Amino acid sequence: MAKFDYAPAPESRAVVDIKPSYGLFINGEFTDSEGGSAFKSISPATEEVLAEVTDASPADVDRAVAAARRAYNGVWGRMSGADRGKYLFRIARILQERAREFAVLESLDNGKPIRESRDVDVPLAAAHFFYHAGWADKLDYAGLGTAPRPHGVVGQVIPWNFPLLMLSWKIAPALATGNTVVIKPAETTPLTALLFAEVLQQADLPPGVVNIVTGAGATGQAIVDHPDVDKLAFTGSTGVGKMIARSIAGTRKKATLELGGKAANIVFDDAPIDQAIEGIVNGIFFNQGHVCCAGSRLLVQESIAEEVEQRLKRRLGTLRVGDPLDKNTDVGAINSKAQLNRITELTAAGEAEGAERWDNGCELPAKGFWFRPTVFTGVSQTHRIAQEEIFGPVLSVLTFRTPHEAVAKANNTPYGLSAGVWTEKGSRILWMADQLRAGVVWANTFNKFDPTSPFGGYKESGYGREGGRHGLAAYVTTGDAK
Ligand code: TAP
Repeated sequence: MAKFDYAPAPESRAVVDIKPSYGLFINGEFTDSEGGSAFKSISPATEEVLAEVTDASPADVDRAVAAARRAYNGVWGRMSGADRGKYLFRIARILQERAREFAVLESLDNGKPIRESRDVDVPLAAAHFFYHAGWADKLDYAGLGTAPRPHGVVGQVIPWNFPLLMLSWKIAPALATGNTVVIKPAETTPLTALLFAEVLQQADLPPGVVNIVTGAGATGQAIVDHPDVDKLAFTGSTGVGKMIARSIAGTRKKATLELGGKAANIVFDDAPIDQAIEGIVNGIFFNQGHVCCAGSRLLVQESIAEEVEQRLKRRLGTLRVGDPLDKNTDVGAINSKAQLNRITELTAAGEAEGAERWDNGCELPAKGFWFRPTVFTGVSQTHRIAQEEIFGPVLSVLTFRTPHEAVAKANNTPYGLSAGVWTEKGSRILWMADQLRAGVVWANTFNKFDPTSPFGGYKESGYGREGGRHGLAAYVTTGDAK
């Protein structure tokens, strides 16, 4: 199909000042590592080195936890909710003021299209701080139990798919409830967290309230294992989540785990097809499919399956894959070589197991990590591409005949994070929402996020909720509990 030619419309990267190297943000200032090493953060779109970043040692994590403890005992744990709220408001406002810087840096470091970092990640990150600023002085009235109190020092480990947004999901509720924080961004996307450290300085947040330690899995493990961490909040893979659960078993540490997903996006024959096609595209090709709640399994009613597949392929032919900083780009770079290898391996398995592979045939840049938007039809439930999280721009299409069959297939997964239902019948939406074992069920839409709305999983998608009142509950202990 003929495509319109768009002139390049690149966002300027001059708006952001990337330093050649970064230390660790501990006790309100950047410091050198004690015994740690360094690694490079690269742009996945060009493989260009963006900056050198510190790989924090256990001694560094120990310093960060000690700083968080001092800040908790000395200032933050005693501060009134109204005063804490003022800091959160300030952070939210500064994030808004520096939104372009954050959007450009996120797209450079992560590979996601600037349209998404500019219109989704950064505004939602600010919204989380605004929302939680409002709760800080109202916790006694939030229905969390008698006299809610903070846990103390919270250790947080986040993934690379929404670096700034996941940081905000973690830090905003922790601070609103009076906890102090030691957070580790993902190894491949540390730069917006380090820029966020500047925001904390600008907001005059007391030293030690938030500490940012960069590094790989071992640094995350050092946070998990640290004896003076009271609570852990982790977002990442189910495999690492299980390891964390095992590490803290038998300790006093509380934990929330936000893990993987394999969501069903279910399209009935009475659905508004044009909107459903957009919802399917948004569901799996948003953020290159690096989304835990991505609609990676399309369940389409048999009577309309052929039509939906045809229209979907036509639509995918118009997606622009390429430069993340170009405002016309729909699908950016795959975040890392390792992730590209995993997607390549799983899609090869899909073909080997007999599913029919199709991609949009677009040209890919010569350098960097890229994967064409891909659809598998003729997928059966036992195929690996129907069971395992691919975490890339790959859709597996299955069919069903009846609502009961749709529910059975949708729930036939170890995960349970999200689902989508497309139908014109309100009663069917309610029935489906009741039957689906998923933390979030979207109706006639997909991938909509809001800080007021709790997000989290069933089964191997983890436990605990983030966002809304439910998210606050994970960061407090009540007078009833000891
Ligand atoms: P992971 O490999 O699990 O990494 C997540 C974070 O944990 C990273 O910061 C990672 O460090 C760190 N980590 C690795 N090993 C660790 C250990 N032994 N102890 C403590 N921390 C450790 O996942 P990922 O590949 O970054 O992210 C993709 C996965 O996250 C997908 O499965 C996706 O579904 C899930 N995810 C879930 C959600 C929600 S809300 N449920 C949201 C986003 C992503 P390194 O960066 O150095 O590896």
